[in-house]
Amino acid sequence: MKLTTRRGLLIGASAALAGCDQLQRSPSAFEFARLGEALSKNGQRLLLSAQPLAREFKPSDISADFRGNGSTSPDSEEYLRHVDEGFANWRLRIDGLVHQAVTYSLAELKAMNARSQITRHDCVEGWSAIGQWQGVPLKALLMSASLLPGARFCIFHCADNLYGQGVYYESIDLFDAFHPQTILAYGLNGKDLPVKNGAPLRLRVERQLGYKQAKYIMRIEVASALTHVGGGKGGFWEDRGYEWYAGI
Ligand SMILES: Nc1nc2c(c(=O)[nH]1)N[C@H]1C(S)=C(S)[C@@H](COP(=O)(O)O)O[C@H]1N2
Ligand SMILES: [Mo]
Repeated sequence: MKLTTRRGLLIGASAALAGCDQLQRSPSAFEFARLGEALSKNGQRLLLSAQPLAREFKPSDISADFRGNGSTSPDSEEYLRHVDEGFANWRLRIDGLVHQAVTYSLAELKAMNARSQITRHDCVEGWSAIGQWQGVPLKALLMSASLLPGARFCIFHCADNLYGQGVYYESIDLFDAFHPQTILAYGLNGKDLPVKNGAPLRLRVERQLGYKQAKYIMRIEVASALTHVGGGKGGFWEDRGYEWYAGI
């Protein structure tokens, strides 16, 4: 009797779930979108408290040399001009599904509250390096632009054309974008980010593999989907078969 009741309940529950499938999908997207609106501090804490931190290391663990991989010296006229000018006229632009597109100079980013973290970078090619990154939490920048309903992803548009095959780009969802260790780094091991490692600004999304860590960021587009950029899979390497979610 008990069993029948339980079975009945289970069937009822799964039927309800199936029926709710569509509905269930939209609230989660909606929930993320609301973050940019005035979601209470407590609400954010609740969401973020479920997010485990990537391991952080000691200064003595820092690798002697953090190698450069993939593009190490973008050769577009525009990028080379920025290098010549010490990135004084470079601007980060955040646009797309935001109330207000915003731009930041490197000096403005450096003046914001910074976060520093010593983490290990793992590349699928089989090497790792530990470095100390300094930068601005992506969350703070997204809040400054204020997200519109429908926002689900951040797409990072980079300055380099990798192997002449296409402009490098990457994307993460808002769950990772609001993670406390997700920063836009302008510093590596206490110095300005070197060109080989992505100057002037690169993403650190610490719970994912190396190819997600977009270097040479020029623009962050907030979007509801990934299909309109590049090959539509959310990143340069994703378009060539890599997983979009590259969790470690
Ligand atoms: N813009 C851009 N970002 C990029 C790449 C690239 O070629 N271009 N390579 C990715 C890969 S595969 C890795 S492992 C890391 C390498 O970062 P590093 O050069 O600081 O070692 O950057 C990632 N981000
Ligand atoms: Mo990589």
